[in-house]
Amino acid sequence: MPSIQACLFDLDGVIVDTAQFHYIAWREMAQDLGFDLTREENERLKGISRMESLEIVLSIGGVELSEDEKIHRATVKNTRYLELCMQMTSDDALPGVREFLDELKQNQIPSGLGSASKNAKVILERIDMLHYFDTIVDGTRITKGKPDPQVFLMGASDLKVAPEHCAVFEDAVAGIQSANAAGMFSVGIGEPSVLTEADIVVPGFEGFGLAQLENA
Ligand code: B16
Ligand code: MG
Repeated sequence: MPSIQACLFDLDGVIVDTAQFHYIAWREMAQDLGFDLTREENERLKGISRMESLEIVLSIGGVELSEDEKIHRATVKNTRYLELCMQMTSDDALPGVREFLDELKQNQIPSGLGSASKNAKVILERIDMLHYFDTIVDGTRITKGKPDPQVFLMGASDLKVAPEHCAVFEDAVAGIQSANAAGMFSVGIGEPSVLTEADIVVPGFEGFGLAQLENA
């Protein structure tokens, strides 16, 4: 593996677990439209943009809506999602991630966020972690969602580091594909049986540090 000069992080599922709030909010919308959304079905929404997620949920229920109604439903879902996110505190960062970001800072390795979410900055502020990131590439900046490499290539460009010297930390299959397409070293956070395309997979950041990354 080439030496790592920058690290890029997905948000949901890597820094903080907001998938549970996305699930509650999408499920409430589904139930309001007369069908249910299972946890397994919710897995398909990870790393996917809000409007693409809406299309998937509607297709699960076999529901068709006008464009205006779709925008309305997505807005209501997002308001509910943010209301749920406001319950979070700085204790809600996933275990070990703050320590790893501290280690990167101590070693002058810049960090960037690469998220599909349009709420990324609000959520990072909420858990008091915005200051860790030298650049934020989020759903307000990208025009192509994961698995397109755009989100991570923009991050690398902002940090002025060549893609082959970047490591990406991702929990979603689409995100790992995005990192691989960008020519970066992909670290899956989760299950090896799910993240089969990742260069390495770890269960989380507890006990993980630069030494493990360099020796991978
Ligand atoms: P928003 P990530 C993604 O975040 C979530 O995994 C995905 O479920 C969500 O639909 C997407 O953000 C858009 O989020 O509605 O807040 O703009 O994993 O790319 O950090
Ligand atoms: Mg994610």
